[in-house]
Amino acid sequence: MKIITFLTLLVVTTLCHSQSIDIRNFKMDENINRNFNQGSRIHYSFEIRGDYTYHTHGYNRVDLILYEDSVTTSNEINRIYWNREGDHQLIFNTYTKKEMWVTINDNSTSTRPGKRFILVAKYAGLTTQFTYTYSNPDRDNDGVPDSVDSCPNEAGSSSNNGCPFVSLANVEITQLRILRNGSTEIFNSNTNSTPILSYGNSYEFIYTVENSGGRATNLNLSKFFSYNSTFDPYDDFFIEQDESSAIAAGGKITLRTFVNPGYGYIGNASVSNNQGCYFITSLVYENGDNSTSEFESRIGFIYSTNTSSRLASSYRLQSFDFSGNLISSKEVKGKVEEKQFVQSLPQGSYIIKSDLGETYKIFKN
Ligand SMILES: [Ca+2]
Ligand SMILES: [Ca+2]
Repeated sequence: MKIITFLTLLVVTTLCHSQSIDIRNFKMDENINRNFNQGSRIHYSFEIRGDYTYHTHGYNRVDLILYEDSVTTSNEINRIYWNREGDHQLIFNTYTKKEMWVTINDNSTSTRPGKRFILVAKYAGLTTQFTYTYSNPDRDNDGVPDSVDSCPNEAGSSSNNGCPFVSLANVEITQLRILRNGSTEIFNSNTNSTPILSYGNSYEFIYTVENSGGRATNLNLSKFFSYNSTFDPYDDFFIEQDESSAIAAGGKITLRTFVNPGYGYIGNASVSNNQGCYFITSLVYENGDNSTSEFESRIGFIYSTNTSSRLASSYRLQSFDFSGNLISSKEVKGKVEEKQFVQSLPQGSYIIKSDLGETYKIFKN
């Protein structure tokens, strides 16, 4: 009984061998970086095992077809029918190395780094294929193979042929001006005063953004209101966001935003009279090598519910008589100086105009 079982296994095992194409270690036996023209020989090898005899299986050949790059008709290099010379007793009890060659059909090829060759083997209605790829090292480990890396010893970006970007973007806000009601400048980062932003006025923030480095992309300028000078995008109050797709190397752009303080609030943040607060501007941009950088600026300001507190900056007053003749003119800062200006006028009736848009009449006895 044991002997019968053993024999059955043996038969099955033998049949299995006959039904597979047992090849391994397919390899192109040509040096790297060789060029081949039509008619030249190209060598390859593999190891084979199994029973491929005609009188056992009824098939009289093993087809070996060599392709480059991929298995399509136009990529076929050549094929052989093994063994046409009459060796129809193809029995390999162990893996046996076979060295073969074919002539290049009608297309030239090469064994450059990364080049693929595919051997398709067919026998007894079965088809299987084996791939050999010439090594293509990546010495600097940047994901760009040496064969296409313009800087093979220096890590870089694939979008720059494996070379590092020599000039990263360097973007910053070089100036910020704040205009009140479209005309009066109440803040300029060149002079760094503390502006007062008061209820009932409109403030225009004008950012000059300069790039002293290489090309930057995807600029994103976000404005936050904060009760303290420490930027925290989760706790601070978002005001507005500007986006700009790119800024050229050495270029500059201007971005504007408007802030209209309400009575006791700015944006969605509650704020009380005379409270010191901050505007924090966060500028995020891409360097051009897909790395992201950030620039921050912050300015302190005072919020006021008193619309007249906007007079903290200087403005021009003019006095006219009731016929419209200009009597006097003076640059003043605040209500105290304005009162002094009015008191200095001689007896009479006047129309007072400020360049903030205020107009009123006074009578001096
Ligand atoms: Ca590389
Ligand atoms: Ca590189």
